[in-house]
Amino acid sequence: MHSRPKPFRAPVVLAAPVALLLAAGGPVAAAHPPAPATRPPARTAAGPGTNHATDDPFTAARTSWWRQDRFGMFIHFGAYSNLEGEYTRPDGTVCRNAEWIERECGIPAAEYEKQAATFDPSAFDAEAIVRAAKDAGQRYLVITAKHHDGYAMWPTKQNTWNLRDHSAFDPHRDILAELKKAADAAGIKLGFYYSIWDWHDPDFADPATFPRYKQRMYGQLKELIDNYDPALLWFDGEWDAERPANRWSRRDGADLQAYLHGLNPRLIVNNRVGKREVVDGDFGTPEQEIPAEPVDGQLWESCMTLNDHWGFARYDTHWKSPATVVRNLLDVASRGGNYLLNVGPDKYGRIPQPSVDRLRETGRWLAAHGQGDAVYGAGYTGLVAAPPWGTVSRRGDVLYAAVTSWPAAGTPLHLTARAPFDITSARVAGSSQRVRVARSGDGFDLTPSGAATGPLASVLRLTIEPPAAAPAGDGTGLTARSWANDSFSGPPAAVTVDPTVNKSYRFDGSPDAGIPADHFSTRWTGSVQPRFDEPYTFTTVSDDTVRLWIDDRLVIDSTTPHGPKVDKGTVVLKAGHRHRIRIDYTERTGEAYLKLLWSSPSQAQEIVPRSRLHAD
Ligand code: FHN
Repeated sequence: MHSRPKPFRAPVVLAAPVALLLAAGGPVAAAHPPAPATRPPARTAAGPGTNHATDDPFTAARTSWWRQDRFGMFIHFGAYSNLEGEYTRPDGTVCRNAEWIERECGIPAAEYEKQAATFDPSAFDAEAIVRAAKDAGQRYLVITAKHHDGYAMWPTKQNTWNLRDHSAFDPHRDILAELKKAADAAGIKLGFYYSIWDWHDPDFADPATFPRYKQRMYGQLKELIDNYDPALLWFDGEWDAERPANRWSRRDGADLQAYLHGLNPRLIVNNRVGKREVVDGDFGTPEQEIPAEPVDGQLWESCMTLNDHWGFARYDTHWKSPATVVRNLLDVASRGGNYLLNVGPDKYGRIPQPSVDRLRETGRWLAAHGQGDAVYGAGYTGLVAAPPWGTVSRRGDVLYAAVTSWPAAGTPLHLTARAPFDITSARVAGSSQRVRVARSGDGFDLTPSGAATGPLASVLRLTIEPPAAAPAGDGTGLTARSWANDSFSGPPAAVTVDPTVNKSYRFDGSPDAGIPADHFSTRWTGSVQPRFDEPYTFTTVSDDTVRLWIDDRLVIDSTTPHGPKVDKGTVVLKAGHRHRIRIDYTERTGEAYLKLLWSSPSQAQEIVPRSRLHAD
């Protein structure tokens, strides 16, 4: 155990011409060493003809584990944990904060570095942390690799401001490696939180040296990917901020996504890699809140603290109850989202016992009577309206009605139907009581014959006969005509069949190598063949303009040039019928996106798949 941290050295800057583009299309910065052969070759520099959208996050194999697992553990752990949420200033006043304590309590950098040098999380026990997550039913982990204070929790080579070189911790240990080993052994996915905003790096605040910071950031992210193979990167600190000024831009976010997917095409990335727009990363990140209904155009994950702090604060005993945690989890799953619930280990590396206890209660509920089926792999259903007495999620041909307000004896639970389906059987998970199902008004009355199965939530498993579906489609996509102008003028410069309308051109891409990244237009034509006789909601995610016709009726008309934007329109379609479709899309300047999604009471939100699209 080394007794003193190495003297703090200026950050490592690779001696290389700054003007070189990174092989993977990253920012203008010094040349990076080529990606090691063990990984897919880094993406070549993007440009006209590039579409960065490689799959549909709503249905891709790449995101399948994330969409199935639903429930993750957030871990905020860093040099700030060493202060346990409290700092006494020289004037004797006591200041309280957790992971923002350095900045919010005005701790001088030298003093913060000095306290970090005593940080010794010797009790960090990766197996215990993974066990706590498993006992909670949390199926993935996201740990802070680097928070805003810039302190790296792994032996980075980019600087000495890290747990290996600047602490009292055993220099032979690597807590991220320990956590990776324990998570892999337990079948739990591991992700890293990484703050773009860096209060410590001397090159962060100055526009002239910000490229050097980005170079080190790219270097650190490559270390994390190469050394620990995370399934997910959870970016943060992307917002416009001061002290220090945050220069991160949308173009930086676009470049970084291209770079990361060049290193690992399987990686899942959140929307804070950019500026939390609907086109950034793979999922949105509502924080300390749960969207009231399903989110349009992007997967989402609600992150929350278990008390009132992300980092450890020894005085914060305002813990959420297991009932609140279970209800939040059910709300999130029934709206098609994920739930990332936080723990803040103390200065020794231990998760507070009250956190462990509450999480264990949650895990017990999930494990009992198969109640977790209402969450894992379950999601939003448009077949019914959200009820006042609980939540309803769907997995295959089973609806999970999770009741948090159990009715008085003989009083029915009413379920409003939004499409014609039948309930063929109903039972209460963990109970032999009968459930009477009767058609009633605009839906069904469900009348249980006994008591709730517990204090948290009781789950009714409703097996349904879903609405009739048309057979599998044999579509190949839509005819796409693209012009090297934004007015569809003259002969098209490119004519193809696009398997889906899923375009993320960002700043540098376009429909074809012969079409510049700005001032172009595309018209898709053909027909769309739905599976169900239902009202379909078409959702476009566009930048700059979009118009959508179904059977020559204008369904979306978004012609004022805009940044990344969601538009929706609903039209009743007939199962198996080929409805005419036309989409007119224009790109003026800057970023360019056009995605076409759909959903219906029976159809979860997705990019309209190739099999349902027929070219002219
Ligand atoms: O500033 C951070 C905060 O410390 C914490 O990490 C949360 C968790 O998502 N994110 C930022 C606040 O939005």
